[in-house]
Amino acid sequence: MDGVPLAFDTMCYATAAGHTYSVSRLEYYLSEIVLIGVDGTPDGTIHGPCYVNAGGTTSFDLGALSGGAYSGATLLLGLPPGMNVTGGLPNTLENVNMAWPDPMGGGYHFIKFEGHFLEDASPNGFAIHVGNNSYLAHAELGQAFTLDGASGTLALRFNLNELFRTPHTYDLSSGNYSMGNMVLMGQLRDNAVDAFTIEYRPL
Ligand SMILES: [Cu+2]
Repeated sequence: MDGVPLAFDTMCYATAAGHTYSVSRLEYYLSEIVLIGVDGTPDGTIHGPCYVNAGGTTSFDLGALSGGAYSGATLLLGLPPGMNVTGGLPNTLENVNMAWPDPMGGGYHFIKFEGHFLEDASPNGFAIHVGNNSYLAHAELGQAFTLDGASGTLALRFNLNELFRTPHTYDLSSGNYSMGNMVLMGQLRDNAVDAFTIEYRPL
């Protein structure tokens, strides 16, 4: 949250449109994490998918990555089309709970981000749910980093406030329920492009 670790259920965050909000749930998939070499060429892909629950699962073993200098990374917030079909992921509880209804196209939710926001001083619920291949966000992470070939942590930070700004100023008053709304899901897809940063932390 603009550099501060997320705390659940505290009405202390602000959207670019001026709403104060809290977070009660954050689940999403990351996939196709591509590390970009210094000459700009893709230099290794972590296919995933990585299921993230901000209230629980936030770490993954990425296996061995090539040491060297990188200029950044790209990733998908969600699932590539080949996986985003009903039954396309293993039948774990997490995946089943992320299912996107067949009548709405099937596959999986890319993200569930829920909480409350203040509207005229009274709290209202919001549920930001995004799915469908058309609304898959291709995030660009422009931070250079160097892998030293030893063990360490590749930290991917998701700034939730970015979902509410640039290029679209997302208005929770009209956008408190995004699921199936093409305009809202399109805004969230576009806003997510710059929502992630990457950093390498040696052990
Ligand atoms: Cu939903």
